[in-house]
Amino acid sequence: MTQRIDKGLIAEENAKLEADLKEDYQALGNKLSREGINIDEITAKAQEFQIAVPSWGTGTGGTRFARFPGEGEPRNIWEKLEDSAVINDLSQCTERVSPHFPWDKVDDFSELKQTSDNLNLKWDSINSNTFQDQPGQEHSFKYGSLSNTSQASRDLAIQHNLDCIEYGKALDSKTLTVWVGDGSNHPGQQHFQHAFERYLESMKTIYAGLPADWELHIEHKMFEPAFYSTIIQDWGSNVLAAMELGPQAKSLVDLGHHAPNVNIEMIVSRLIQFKKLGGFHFNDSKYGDDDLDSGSLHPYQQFLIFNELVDAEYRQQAEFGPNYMLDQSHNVTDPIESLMNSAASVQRSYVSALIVDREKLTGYQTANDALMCSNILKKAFTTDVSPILEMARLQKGGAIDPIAVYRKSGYRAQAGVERPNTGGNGSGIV
Ligand code: LRH
Ligand code: MN
Repeated sequence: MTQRIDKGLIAEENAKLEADLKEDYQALGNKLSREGINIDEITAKAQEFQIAVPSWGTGTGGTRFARFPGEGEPRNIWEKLEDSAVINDLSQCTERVSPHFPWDKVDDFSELKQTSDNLNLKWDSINSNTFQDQPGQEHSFKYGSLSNTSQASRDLAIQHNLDCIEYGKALDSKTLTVWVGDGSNHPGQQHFQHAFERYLESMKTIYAGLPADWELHIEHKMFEPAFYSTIIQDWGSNVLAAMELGPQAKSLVDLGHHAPNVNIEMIVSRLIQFKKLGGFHFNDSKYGDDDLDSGSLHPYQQFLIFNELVDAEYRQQAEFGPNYMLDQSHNVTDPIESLMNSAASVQRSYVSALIVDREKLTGYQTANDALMCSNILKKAFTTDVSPILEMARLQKGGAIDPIAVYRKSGYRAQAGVERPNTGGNGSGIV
């Protein structure tokens, strides 16, 4: 059992930064109060913000070419939970972990639930996996899972998703996320409508297995592993499926699953308007589904997405309560550092969107004063809200500077001792 980050070390390191933080917080507070904004109210909202960590993101990721394992990698869900607890101890906004099955499968789910309780962690959305065949699997997913022409493969995929719901019940989760790689590589290989009909038929059986208080999140993706067509290729196919299935089915937006330059914030606005926004997989990308650290390339886009989300809160949009989660692959950084950085980046986008002067914006929109509309958003985006994020962490018992405390703790080196590298470079995202 790798040691949690010592609370004494967090306090010691915070003490070195607290005076400067208080000065900066005061200065920002003065600036915001001139605009009629109470900084403490914003900090309180920042403290409520939560974003889930993907269990598979705590290990070093790779590509189809290679994966270069890092020091002290978590080898199973127990060690992934330990690392997730460290991330939450320092960032104080990642108390939920999203598992992936069968990667995180255990024999005793009550023991897993007990362990997460001891680590003050909760379980977020359950991710099923019908994009890989398991050893000895009778009916392959090579030509698809929920949309496969083979009823036997479809039944296997359906049963796996129903099993995932059972695992989720044992962990007190309330959501099943279904992403499938089903699609084709050659024009003509698949009958688009028949394939979609088979997918919907399968999903209806899974939907019928949902407890009344659960949601089913459908994740679209432009391509990969299929390179000509994908069964749920874009938000259009996604929302059509969610509407066809029923009120508990909603659409999940993984930022990296869109072509470059797609206006994702407008897709978010549409899904909000039609009460079909289930949640997000935050990450960043330049070309394909790169799964890079959130906000590392397009922080303004991430802010604009939160501008839509905060606007919905501001308008008290009915049936609005999307789930936030990271979905990243850390090939060259320490996954714990990247996940803490990314959680703070998404929290920053939320806080920046909270200080947008929405009344003024509405006025300029009505007056078609395009320049001032853009300036209102830019002003919020360019205001450095770091003191609010740091104060929110400090007041919740986290670290003002999570990376500095983590590095000082020597946690990774200790994990390296306790979790000898099993070698096996291999390839693949996890
Ligand atoms: C697909 C995806 C999906 C997960 C997988 C690990 O690209 O984004 O959300 O199941 O990554
Ligand atoms: Mn995803």
